[in-house]
Amino acid sequence: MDEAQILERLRESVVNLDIEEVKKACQDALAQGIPPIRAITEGMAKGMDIVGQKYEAKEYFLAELIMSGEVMKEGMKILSPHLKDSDVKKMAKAVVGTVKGDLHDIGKNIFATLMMAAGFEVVDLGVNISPEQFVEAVRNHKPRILGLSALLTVTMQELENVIKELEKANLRNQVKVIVGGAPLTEEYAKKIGADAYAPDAVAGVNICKKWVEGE
Ligand code: B12
Repeated sequence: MDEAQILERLRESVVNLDIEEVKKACQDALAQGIPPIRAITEGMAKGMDIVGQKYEAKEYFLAELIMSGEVMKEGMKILSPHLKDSDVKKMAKAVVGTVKGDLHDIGKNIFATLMMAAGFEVVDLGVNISPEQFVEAVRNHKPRILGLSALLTVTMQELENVIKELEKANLRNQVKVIVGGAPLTEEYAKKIGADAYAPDAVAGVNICKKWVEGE
């Protein structure tokens, strides 16, 4: 089975909400030497896009959304360990989390995993994190980077609230803020005063690497 077929199986297994098949396809991807990052971004994540379209078209409902999240997580369990490169030295610390009111964590988890694979020390706060909790974490962990994720148009506003709260606490200039999540845009990130926006986790990690390498 060639790479294109395995990537197709990865996409299909997510769309079909098939946990057993996603596990098999992930194992096959590794056995075939497909880079795990490709299996994630070109395979499973593309399947999640299709699930989102089906949800919008009312072909899928909340139960399917939940299930697709579980399927992707099972696949990530198999692929994530292979992303890590134990030889890379720890570059810098990053705190990541999904903003208040938002429970989506798959994209944030991918970003966190890839950051670790790139050598960053990552503190993952989880989901539904308030501005106060982010500020507390920046104060305690003193990260160079703060990665914020928001997947809902109604929670985008929370990104700005986090930045405002950092300013109030006099911590804004101590940390670079990068934001990501499907509804965001470069313009929005600029408007709220973030240091960067990344359309996907790989681009995000590259920006972070440049930041610490350039210092
Ligand atoms: C799975 C899913 C869920 C699961 C989440 C499970 C989980 N553990 O995360 C569950 C069932 C919980 C869920 C719930 C809801 N969801 Co939902 N969900 C999705 C779905 C299908 C996939 C999201 C996903 O994981 N994508 C795959 C990942 C890999 O992509 P990603 O998150 O965008 O991340 C990538 C980039 O954005 C970026 N990135 C993300 N974060 C960050 C952070 C940084 C720092 C960086 C650099 C990059 C980065 O990198 C990632 C990889 O490259 C999307 C549809 C879609 N295609 O986005 C809807 C979607 C996001 N959900 C939606 C909705 C409406 C809801 C609900 C309100 C439904 C309801 N009626 O209750 C609830 C809200 C719950 C809440 N309070 O958060 C809408 C949002 C519409 C909008 N514009 O606001 C969407 C777009 C579906 C749709 N088309 O209508 N959902």
